[in-house]
Amino acid sequence: MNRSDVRVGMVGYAFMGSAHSQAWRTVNRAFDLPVRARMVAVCGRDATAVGAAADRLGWERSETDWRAMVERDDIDLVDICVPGDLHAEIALAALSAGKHVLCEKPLANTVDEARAMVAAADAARKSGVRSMCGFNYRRVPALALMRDLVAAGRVGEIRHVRAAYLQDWIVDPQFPLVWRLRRETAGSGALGDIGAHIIDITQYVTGQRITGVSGLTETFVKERPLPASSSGLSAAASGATTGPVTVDDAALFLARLSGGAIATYEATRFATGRKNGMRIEINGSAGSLAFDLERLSELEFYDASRPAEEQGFTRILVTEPQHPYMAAWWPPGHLIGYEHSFTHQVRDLLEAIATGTDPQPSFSDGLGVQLVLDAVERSAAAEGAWTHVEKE
Ligand code: SOE
Repeated sequence: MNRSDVRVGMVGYAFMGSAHSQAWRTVNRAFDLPVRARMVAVCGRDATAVGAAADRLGWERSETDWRAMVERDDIDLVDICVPGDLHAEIALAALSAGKHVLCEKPLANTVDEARAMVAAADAARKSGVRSMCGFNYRRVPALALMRDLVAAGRVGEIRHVRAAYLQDWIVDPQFPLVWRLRRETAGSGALGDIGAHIIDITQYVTGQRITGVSGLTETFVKERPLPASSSGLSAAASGATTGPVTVDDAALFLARLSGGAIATYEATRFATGRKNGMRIEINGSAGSLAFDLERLSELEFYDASRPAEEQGFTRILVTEPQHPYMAAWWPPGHLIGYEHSFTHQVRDLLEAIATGTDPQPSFSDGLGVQLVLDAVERSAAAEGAWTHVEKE
């Protein structure tokens, strides 16, 4: 079958770059698509390191200048896998060069940047350029199933959303001051890094928007050792060996949703013992649904219409071919993993490009998350005052 290639150039090759590379390598082997992803170039500042990454991750070549790469005629799609402080600049350049864009979450480090990215994506769409924000958990089959069951009315009117994203990778005060712990590179801390996921998943699963919040944030460890490669840090220039943490370690907030539900959120990197515990529970008038990323092939479902003697949460094992994405993988009972959500993500992006449709989540969805993040930070700065989420 004569399939056209979508020639991909990826900027960044750390954790997300590795996960995205796995997705680009596997998507056309797992799914029958009208287009084929070609892993043309991976871009990074260090020529030796990015050259080794190209070999390890399966890219045809490596580059060190993202501005040159996004202009190349042999690149159709730019995949942005770098810290948030570069998202807007790279996306704006790629969109104006007529390239499709996949941008890691959160969309940007500020609302203003996110708004500029939405405007550029809207302009580029007129010439068929597609853009997507990489909230990959929407493509975990159990969460896609959760959305389908909510949309089918199986839990009735939603009353509560209860979501948490629990990690513990920086509990040790000796963990160095990496880019995720500095506002100038990350924009915010746990709130924007992992809180963004539970905000997006809420809005995706329920179809409702968060309209107002009351929040608080905390930074438990305020000073950390500078990392080995800290030449760019002003603290290093002064000969210091430690630097200030300028983002939140944890964020808690209450929220109201547009459909009348109320919600509680927790995003923390200090939940000692919890490695990647993203959980969401929806309570409705006719039932409940609950998901835990550490058991990502399972969905708990409470159907209040069951006879009293049969009441209780059932555990749906999300491995049937009827379940979202699962027909592409293994027989029932054979589990998939975290990385498959990234393959599903690029599958849907490639299909949107091939069919001339807009992939979800859009940059506008990414702006929607950014506005909630901004409202939580404004609320936290005002002693938890109730804060309305700005309109897009
Ligand atoms: C944070 O450690 C992190 O890598 C997030 O940035 C990712 O979005 C999440 O999927 C896993 O944890």
